[in-house]
Amino acid sequence: MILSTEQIKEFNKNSLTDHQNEFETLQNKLIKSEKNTQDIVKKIEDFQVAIPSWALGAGGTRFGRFSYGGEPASLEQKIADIGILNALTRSAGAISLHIPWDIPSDYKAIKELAASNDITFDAVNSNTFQDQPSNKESYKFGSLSNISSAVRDQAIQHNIDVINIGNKLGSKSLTVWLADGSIFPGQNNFQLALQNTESSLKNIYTNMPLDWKMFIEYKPYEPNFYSTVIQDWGTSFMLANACGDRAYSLVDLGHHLPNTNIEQIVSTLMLKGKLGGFHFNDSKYGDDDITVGSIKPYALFLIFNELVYGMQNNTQNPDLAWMIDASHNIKDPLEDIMQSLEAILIAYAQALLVDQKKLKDAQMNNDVVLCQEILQEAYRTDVRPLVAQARINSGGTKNPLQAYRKFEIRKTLIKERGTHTLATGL
Ligand code: RM4
Ligand code: MN
Ligand code: MN
Repeated sequence: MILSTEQIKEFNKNSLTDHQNEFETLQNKLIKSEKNTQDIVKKIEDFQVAIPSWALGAGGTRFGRFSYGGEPASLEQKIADIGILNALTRSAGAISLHIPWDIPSDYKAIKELAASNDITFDAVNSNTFQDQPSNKESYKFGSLSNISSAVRDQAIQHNIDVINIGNKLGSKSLTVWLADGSIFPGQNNFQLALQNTESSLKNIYTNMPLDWKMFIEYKPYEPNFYSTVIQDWGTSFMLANACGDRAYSLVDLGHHLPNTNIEQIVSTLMLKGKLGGFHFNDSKYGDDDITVGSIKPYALFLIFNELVYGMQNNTQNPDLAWMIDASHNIKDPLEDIMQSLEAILIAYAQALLVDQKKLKDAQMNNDVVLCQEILQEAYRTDVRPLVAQARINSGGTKNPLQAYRKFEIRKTLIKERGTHTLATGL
C-alpha cells in the first residue's frame, strides 16, 4: 500500500487552519522568550529514527503471543510498513536489520525498494542469543564469552557475516547485544567471561570496514538472571575503549535497573565521546519494551535535555544512531510505533526549548529553584504544534495516527496479506 502526496495534502487540508492558529500562538509565545521557532522546527524535521525489522509484527512474552492481522511476512513487506510510517511521519527514514531474522535474498531489489520509500539502512544487529538450525555450536552457555573457542569463533564469524550483509546494503554500523551471562552463582568465572568477550569483540572490530562503527549494548539481566557479562554502561564503555576509536556504547532505555539515572549516563558517555547508539522504549519494571513516553515522560525529557546538551557541546561525540526498540503485545504495531515517534519528537522539542544559558547562570548561582523552573517551563510547554509543523514541512501528515485510521491502513494490509501472517522476530 502506497500513500500519495495528494492523499496526505488532502488529509492535512481539513485541520490546517486550526493548526496554523495553534502554531502561531505558540510561536508568538516563544518569540517573547527569544526562541528561534524556525530553527527548532528544522531540527525536528531532521530527526530520523530507525525502525527495527523485528518490531513490525506483534510481540509476545514467554507466556504467549497474540498475532495481529496483516503482519508483514517478508522483509519486503516490513520495508513497505516502514514506508507507510515514513510517509505519514517523515521521521522514520531508516530500517535496522536483525540478522538472521531478516536476511535479504535479492540485495539489489531490497535496496531499490528501500530507496523508493526514502528509507536507508541503519545499524545491523547480530544475534548470538538464539541457536539457529545451521549452527554447529550452541549458545546455551554464551557466545562471545563462551569458554569454548569453537563457540566463540562461530559467534565472531556470525558478526562478520552480519557486517558483510550490512555492507552490501549501505549500513555503516554494527550493534552487538549479548545475552551472555549466568543464571546461577558459581556458574561462570566473571573474569574469564569478560576477557573472552573483550578479545572476541576486538576480533570483530578489526573485521569492520574503516568507515564503520561498533555499538556495544548493555543490559543488567534477562535472559540470564544472576549475571550478565556486559551488564552496565561502565562495562560497555570499558570494552568500547579496549576495541578502539570506532567502538561506542549504546544506551537502551529499558536496559537499566529501576530508577537508574539514565540522563547522567548519557551525559558522561557524551562527554567522553563514546555514546554511539540509542534505543527508545519505556518500562515500569524491567526490559518491558513498551511505547516510548507511556510511563515516564518526564524522565524521557530529562534524558533528551542531556542529549541536546551533548549534541550542542560535545563535538567529540559522533552523531547518534537512534532506534525504537519496542515490542507490541496488544497494540497495532504501526500505531504503537507512531505513538513512540510522537513521544520522542515531543521530548526532543521540549529539550530544545530549555534555555541553556539561563540554566547555566542559575547553576552558577546555585539557584536550585530557578534551575527547576527553567526545566519545567520547557517540559510544560505544549510543543505538539512544532512537531506537527515539522511533519507538514517535510511532506508528512499533521496527525499520523488519525491519518492512519482515516485511510484504514490496517484494513487494507489485512486484505492484502491476510489475517494469519506471522512476522519474524521475538
Ligand atoms: C535485546 C536488545 C537488543 C535487541 C534484542 C531483540 O533486549 O534490546 O537491542 O536486538 O533485544
Ligand atoms: Mn535494544
Ligand atoms: Mn531490550
